[in-house]
Amino acid sequence: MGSMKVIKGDITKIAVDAIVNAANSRLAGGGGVDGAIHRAGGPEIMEACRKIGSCPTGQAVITTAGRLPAKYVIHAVGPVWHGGGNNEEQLLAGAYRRSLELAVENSLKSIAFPNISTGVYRFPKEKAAQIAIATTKEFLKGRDADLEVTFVCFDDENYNIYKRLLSE
Ligand code: AR6
Repeated sequence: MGSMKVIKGDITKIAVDAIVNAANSRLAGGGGVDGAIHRAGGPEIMEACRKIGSCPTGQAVITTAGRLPAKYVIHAVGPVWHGGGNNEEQLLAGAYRRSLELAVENSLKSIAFPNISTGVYRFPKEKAAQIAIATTKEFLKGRDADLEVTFVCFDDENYNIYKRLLSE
């Protein structure tokens, strides 16, 4: 059950049950999509992150979405790309899988992902998209959870990759 689709846009504007943040393991905020989410959602999100403290790479935690249109933010920590020999692929899959698990554990019906690790963390985009889609497909397969998954691409390159991979 469940579904996957891709759109192009700004994830802070999307009214789903949970949007996923591409966070760092200190949950300290930063640039990119992380900065955009904290800016648009307001200080409540950082307050919740401070209470949680940290999150290992390949894992995720859930907080309020503050004043964003989404109900929750799931902060997922993807790996920094160091060439591929440091378990990067497994860690990226873990960040997606744990986010999906948190959605189901919290009885959520819709979740939107940015392209985790493909910005300042330099994970190759095509490989990252393959992992995101394969991990999500595997997760949704055979589950009762009727989860609607949206991949939100900010740049044309990622958007075109996802469009191609999802139509295959
Ligand atoms: N909506 C959707 N996607 C976005 C948005 C947005 N508003 N803004 C950027 N992106 P990045 P990372 C895309 O660098 O590589 C932060 O400082 C962007 O085009 O945000 O996982 C954190 O604090 C790219 O495709 O995240 C961490 O320290 C994707 O989001 C570190 O960066 C991810 O790029 C995480 O690096």
